[in-house]
Amino acid sequence: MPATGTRRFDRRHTLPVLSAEEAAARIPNGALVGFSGFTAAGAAKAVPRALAERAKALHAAGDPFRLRVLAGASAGEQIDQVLAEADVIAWRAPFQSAKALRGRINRQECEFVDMHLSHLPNMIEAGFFGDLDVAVVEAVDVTSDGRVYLSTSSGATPSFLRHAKQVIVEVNRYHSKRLWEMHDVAILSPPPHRHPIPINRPLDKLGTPFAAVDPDRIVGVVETNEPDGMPAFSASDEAGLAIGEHIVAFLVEEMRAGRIPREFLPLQAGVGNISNAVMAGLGAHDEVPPFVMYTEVLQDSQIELMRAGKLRGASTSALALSDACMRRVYEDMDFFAPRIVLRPQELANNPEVVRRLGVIGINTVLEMDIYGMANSTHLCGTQLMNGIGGSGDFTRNCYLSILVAPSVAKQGAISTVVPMVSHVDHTEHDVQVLVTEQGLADLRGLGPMERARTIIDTCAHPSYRDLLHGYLGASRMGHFRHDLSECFALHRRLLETGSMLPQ
Ligand code: 0RQ
Repeated sequence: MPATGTRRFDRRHTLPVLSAEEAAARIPNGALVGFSGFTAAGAAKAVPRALAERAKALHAAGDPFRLRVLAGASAGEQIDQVLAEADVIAWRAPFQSAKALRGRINRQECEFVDMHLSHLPNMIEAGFFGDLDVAVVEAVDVTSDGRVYLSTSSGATPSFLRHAKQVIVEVNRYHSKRLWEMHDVAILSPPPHRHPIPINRPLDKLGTPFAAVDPDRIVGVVETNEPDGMPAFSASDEAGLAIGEHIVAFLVEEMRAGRIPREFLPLQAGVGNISNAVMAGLGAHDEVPPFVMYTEVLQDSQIELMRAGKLRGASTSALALSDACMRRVYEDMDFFAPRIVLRPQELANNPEVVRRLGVIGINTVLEMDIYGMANSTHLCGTQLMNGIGGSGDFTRNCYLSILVAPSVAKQGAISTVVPMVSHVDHTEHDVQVLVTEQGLADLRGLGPMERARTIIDTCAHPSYRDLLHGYLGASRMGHFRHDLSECFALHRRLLETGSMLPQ
């Protein structure tokens, strides 16, 4: 175990240096803990791992040890996977994407609160979750007067630092110290003392390059030196590439028709290979001018576009980059630092700003229904996948909200176009465009019956079109047509036989 020492920060003050094990020992059973991290980017690393070991020893001795856990969104492997495997997480918000944690949530061994990511900082500021006992945050540096220079994400960390009763800072030497040049930390005043947010262009800054903490609450600093270890996203498959092509063709047509201005509009793209395909397609298109992004996570493909001059700049809450890509950014901070703004998630995903800037949002869903409602989160209405994340923040407020999915899952056994979604995350009022590899349904200005026919004919897989039209034709007449005894027949058949197709 590393020895305890004292690290001098300036001539007047010292902050105690702790080993990860010593820091973990300060966190009591039952505590509400806010970990830095927005995906694996900027996630606390050494202390959560030490917490898992501590929990295993306590559990083996018959002692309880469970925590209520917050992070900006999903967090690193060491938080959602390793802590879940060690049965540390009793309660989690606002998002997750780890197999072990998902399993525990779906077995009701852990409570999960699925939230819009932009809501989290305000809820901490307002005290909606009760006292925040501990914050464990990664930084590139911390000063004795309480300036915390964050690493590769902002997320909800500034609010964790402001409200936690005890703060543990992991100072990670791996990251570039110049990350402060990208950060813009601001916490909104509580209502009714709010003013319009002065972000009129995606890269406008309004805050400070560091998060503030009361230095008396810092119980210790833990030294680390490791990359975020972001898993690389797989290359786009055929369906992803086809979806990307439909979207690029649509956006170019919108530009030609004057519904997207010649200078283009800021883009938001969810995580994953479909958004990579869209980005690559837009980057390669001659008619699309260099554009900007107002998004919540930045991925490798966007860094490549920035290097190529096609992406002029990006506002984000996290640099969700592979380690190799992150190194390339660190090696050329003169180029990248002025082009990237890292914001707390309340601002990165802020409805006021998204609406003002006219963002075009592209997000992936699990299923969509024939009227345009969409489910991002729960398989067959019960099994949590990840969470709504930032998709609702953007979908509701975008200039153009585009939701995408392959038309079928599990080799055709599941249609992602269904009569009624089994869980509603996005309503038909918020969704303008639906896209599968089969085609793109532009729903603007369409009433329910026109929407249903357009979605079935353009988005559904051919093997499900007759079933869906049959459902529509046989359903009860009204503004919408539905048959409440048959609307989940495809889901029921899937649960009973393993396929939505008739045997
Ligand atoms: O199963 O892994 O066993 O093969 O679900 O599906 O197609 O690999 O999709 O990885 O892009 O994730 C919606 C989950 C899509 C994600 C979701 C099965 C399918 C596969 C995964 P296998 P894919 P992706 C920014 C924005 C919400 C949060 C969000 C998500 C597995 O995009 O979490 O948008 N979105 N955040 O076979 C049964 C269906 C299915 C299905 C797919 N209808 N029924 N199984 N699958 N559709 C990010 C942040 O917020 C930080």
